[in-house]
Amino acid sequence: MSKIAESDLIINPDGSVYHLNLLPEDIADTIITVGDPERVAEVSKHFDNVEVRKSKREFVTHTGYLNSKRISVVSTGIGTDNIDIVLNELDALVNIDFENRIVKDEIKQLEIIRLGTSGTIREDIPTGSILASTHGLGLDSLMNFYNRKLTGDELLLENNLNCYFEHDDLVPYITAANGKLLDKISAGFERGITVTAPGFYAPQGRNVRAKGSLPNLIDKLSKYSFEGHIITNLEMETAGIYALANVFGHKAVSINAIVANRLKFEFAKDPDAVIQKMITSVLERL
Ligand code: R1P
Ligand code: URA
Repeated sequence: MSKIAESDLIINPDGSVYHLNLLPEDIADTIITVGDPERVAEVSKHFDNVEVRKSKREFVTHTGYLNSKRISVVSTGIGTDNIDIVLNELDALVNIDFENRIVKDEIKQLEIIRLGTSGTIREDIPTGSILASTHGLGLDSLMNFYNRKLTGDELLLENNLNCYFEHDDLVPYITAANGKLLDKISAGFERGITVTAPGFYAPQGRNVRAKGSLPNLIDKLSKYSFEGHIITNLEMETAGIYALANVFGHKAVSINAIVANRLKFEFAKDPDAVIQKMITSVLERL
């Protein structure tokens, strides 16, 4: 088995992984990811105890117990460039022998649950809703750099989407949630395909002063329909999490508090209340 180079997997002098600043024993097999570092404590305040609190840059981690289940909450910051770091380093923490720099014989499968915020593009999904992503639709370029294996269903959907967006010069990738985790966590939540954009403004169809090159993006996304699949919302991490979880063989699901309705030009009056509702609803189901 070939050794992983010191420059490929950087381990800090204390034995922790480069960006997350975590030791292998610091993380649980169930990982909640949040974008906002301040949301980590909003999740862990519900734990019976917190045994690990570590941070570096935007990556804050709390690990503790909730009803005898060990759970870690890790903030990712914004965007799929950060997801590349978080998913690779979480996988390394469980599946690489840091001492010998080799892949372990027994590969562990993590359960990854994103608790994020998002804007909907559906008339009938009000702000204040909680939404589970059946798929991530990536408009970013992260997955140009990884070998992926798609299921037949993913391939069909991805080909259809690539045709749909051909004239806009977009080549989206599609990637599915773990079906069992989706069913376990998402009863009663809205469901749909979540667009993961490489930005918040023009890449999500927003116009402030700089005008976007795709003025009809929201309209086009909201009109998409294929074999019962519709696009419901936009944010900036889900597709990267699903795609890399599938590459590594981890299970992932993304749940989002809907804080904006882009078709109605509305923003939630109390976004924190929606986020709290999402956190408590999901923790009850773990
Ligand atoms: C943009 O405001 C950020 O909010 C959403 C987007 O995905 C992006 O990260 O998620 P989080 O609230 O989890 O950060
Ligand atoms: N996060 C996003 O990325 N987009 C929204 O509209 C709301 C939250």
